[in-house]
Amino acid sequence: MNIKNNLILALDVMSESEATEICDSIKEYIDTIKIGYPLALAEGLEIIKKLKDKFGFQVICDFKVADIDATNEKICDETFKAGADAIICHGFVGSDSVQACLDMAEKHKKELFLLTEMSHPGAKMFLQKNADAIAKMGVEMGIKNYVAPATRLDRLADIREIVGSKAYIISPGVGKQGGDGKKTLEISNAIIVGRSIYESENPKLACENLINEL
Ligand code: NUP
Repeated sequence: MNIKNNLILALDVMSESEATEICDSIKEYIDTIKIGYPLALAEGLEIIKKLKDKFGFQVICDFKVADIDATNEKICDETFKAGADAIICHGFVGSDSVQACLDMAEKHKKELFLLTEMSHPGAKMFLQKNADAIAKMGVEMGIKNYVAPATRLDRLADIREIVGSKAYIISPGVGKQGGDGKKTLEISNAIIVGRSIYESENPKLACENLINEL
């Protein structure tokens, strides 16, 4: 993907009106937004097309798809039909489940991001132990796009080593979760930032300041 300023907005607000207001204020700096369960559950999948049509954004759907293959196929199909340009899936469910997502992404000519290790502290309990293996599985499956944490740069570097320099990594955890945007971008291709933009008094200024620091 080609992402303006290497910055993705995680739009975890709970209404279309809030989403529209924030998008309107940051549209000069951002061309790619990530929509997850909060906004999709609050406003329905139609929110994807509404924001795409209004602002011309690329939309990554953060649905962390993690089911059996047959169900993953349906989830991805619906999400791409709703207009998503990319979807994020979990890897811990194994290659059959991930393959179903990859097949749907290919069918719709859209992108799949494989989530390796998550950014929050709880990821150390179970996911971290298997994150390298998840990344290796992604490489074996020919996956080009990954999600890996901005909060643990050593682990981010390990994952980069596994997936290689040509893979496209996007990293959440900058700002509210403690990650540093500039250091993250030495390893990742783009950062995902939510609360420190949309909870800011002035989201436009928050974007501008962040981009100046990168
Ligand atoms: O490992 C992950 N960590 C994470 O925070 C994988 C994610 N997809 N996210 C998402 O990134 C999270 O759900 C939220 O949408 C965003 C980070 O937001 P914030 O911490 O900048 O507010």
